[in-house]
Amino acid sequence: MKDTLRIGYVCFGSYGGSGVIASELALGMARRGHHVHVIASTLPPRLLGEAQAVFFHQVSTTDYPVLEQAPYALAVASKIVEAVNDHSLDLVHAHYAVPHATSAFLAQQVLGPTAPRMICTLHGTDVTQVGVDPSIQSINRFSVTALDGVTVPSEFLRSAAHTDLAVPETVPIQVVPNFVDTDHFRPAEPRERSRLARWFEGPDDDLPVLIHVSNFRSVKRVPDVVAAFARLNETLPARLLLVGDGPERARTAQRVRNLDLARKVSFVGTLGEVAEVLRHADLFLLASETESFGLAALEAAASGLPVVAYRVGGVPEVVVDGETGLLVPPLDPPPALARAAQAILQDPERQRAMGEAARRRAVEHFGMTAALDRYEALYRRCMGG
Ligand code: GMT
Repeated sequence: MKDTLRIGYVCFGSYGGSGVIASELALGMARRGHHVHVIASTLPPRLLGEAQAVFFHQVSTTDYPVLEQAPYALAVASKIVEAVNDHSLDLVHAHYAVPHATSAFLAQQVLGPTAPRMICTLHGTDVTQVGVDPSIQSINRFSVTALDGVTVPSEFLRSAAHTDLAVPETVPIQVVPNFVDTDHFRPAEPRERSRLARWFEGPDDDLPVLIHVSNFRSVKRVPDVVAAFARLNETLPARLLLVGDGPERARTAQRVRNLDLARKVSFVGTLGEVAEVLRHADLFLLASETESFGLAALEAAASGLPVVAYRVGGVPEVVVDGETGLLVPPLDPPPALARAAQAILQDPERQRAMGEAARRRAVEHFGMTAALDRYEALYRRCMGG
């Protein structure tokens, strides 16, 4: 089999975990000498400035008036066909099943016997939420099942793919944990809270800084993050940085105003570079009601931060309760999160030990090289069989 592969990645260009993983994978494979093609509506943020490393195929949809919705899934399928025909791709790796698994399946049918192998990584809500909506579940399951390979980032999502999406047990689903660039996301030496002071009003008073990073969708329950912070702040004065943007931001801001916490909570918006901010914070707070993995929690762990989160989905596969952070039951929301955060922050030795353990685990279990090796082996196995 040839050494250099021609790989096409299909992903969303908007901010989000699946786009981050697809982009890092694309760049990593390009650095290994493979020819990498990215098929998306917009170039994912991580790939901006890396135009020479990958070949970008922009998906554009028509807004013909008869159509009630732009036919995105068909446009992606057409773009895959075009990229395969023009560049003889050996393999297409779609990220997020809805609708990319279906687009890949369709492209494979159009291309016929000479079609390359096509695989899909399921990421989370494409299995647990939108992917099992009755309006699309059967076609989503069919497409995922029909492709040449399926991966998921956690044991939790593998199980959900079989039980919720009803992918037959006979279809092998490989767990390839998400990964993080541990050189990029690394602890600060030394940590300087004052680097975060520009986002807060008032004096630079060295209060502990809790941080949350997400796309502010309802599944992230960002108002719970604020409620937990409010409870914590009653006994242990602290500050909260909210990084990211999305549909729940306005409601979250309202909660902050209602709790009269505007001087303690700062909305940073979407940052091009979150690593430099993460590493100067003290603790990462996550309140998602479900999370197939929790890439943002892994990035925080790699930056040396303990993580406090609900024990849901694949989060326990990322955060080791009592060792790299604390996990609390999801049915006793904000007070339990607050108690866990306080237990860590009031004990500097515990905070330090957990931060170090979090970093160590990120390096040992979620490094890029091992993940790239696993994907490369999967690609070659798929192509060979
Ligand atoms: O934002 C995305 O790109 C997809 C999103 C989702 O809602 O499915 O995130 C999922 O994929 C990430 C990367 O694999 C995981 O780290 C997230 O845990 C997962 N989100 C959920 O399961 C809610």
